[in-house]
Amino acid sequence: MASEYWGERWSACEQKMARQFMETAARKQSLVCLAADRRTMAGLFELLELAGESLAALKTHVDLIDDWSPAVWADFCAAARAADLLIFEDRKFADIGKISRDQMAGVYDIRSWSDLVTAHLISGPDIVDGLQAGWSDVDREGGVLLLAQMSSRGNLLDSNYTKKVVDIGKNHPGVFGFIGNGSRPSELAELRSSVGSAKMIWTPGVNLSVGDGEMGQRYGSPREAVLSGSDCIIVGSGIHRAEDPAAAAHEYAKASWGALLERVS
Ligand code: 5BU
Repeated sequence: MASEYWGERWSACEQKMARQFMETAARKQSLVCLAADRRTMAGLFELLELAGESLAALKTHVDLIDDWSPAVWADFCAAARAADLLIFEDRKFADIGKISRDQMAGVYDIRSWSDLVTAHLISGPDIVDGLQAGWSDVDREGGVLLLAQMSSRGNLLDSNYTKKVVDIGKNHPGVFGFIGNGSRPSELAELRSSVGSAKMIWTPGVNLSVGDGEMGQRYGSPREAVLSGSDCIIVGSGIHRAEDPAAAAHEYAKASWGALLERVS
């Protein structure tokens, strides 16, 4: 069933986790990853409860939660799994390989509950091996999303840097895919053409109201992002700050899924 919706992405992208994501997305008819940027555990549980059925994945920032504790976090991750969601910690690792491996442990023990993490490639390719070693240390598997672009204005990830990230990441089995900039569909289309079909591109900087956001954030439309080659729209405030987060999540699901059908048709 997922194969008919995803077209060439399904045939080219054979990684287990990518397939799992594509299947969940097809079941829920949504390409939405919720950026669950609430600062309390109660706020996070509420979001999951309200929006869960319209989501294909869940993105966290574990270090911004004021009342975080390992036990409550374990319950939260269990609830996310019960809602059939991959858990994606947007940690933006950037250190040398062996330190990144250790940073997967520590207080938050990211290796034990994350399926996906983000990393900058600024320190070189060993960071991917370090993160993969982190998951191996607890007998788990995970995937790295490399930041090839960012959505914030004035960022230093220029096209030359993007190309180098893609060249290194595209053939690495530990790389699940790339972060592309949802606020600039033309940049995203260029990224897709250099990545090819075999890796995911996930995109923050997406909102149904296009334009500038807070503190340098920029937004593009979900439909254009998907038509330009994005496989997953990462939406934060568009959902968690909406008056009705459940209705908003449903709107983003509809827009993203409709765009996938349009892209593949
Ligand atoms: P927003 O509320 O939809 O703007 O939230 C965007 C989320 O995506 C937030 O959690 C950021 O940390 C994350 N993000 C981003 O906005 N831009 C980027 O380039 C990357 C991540 Br990478």
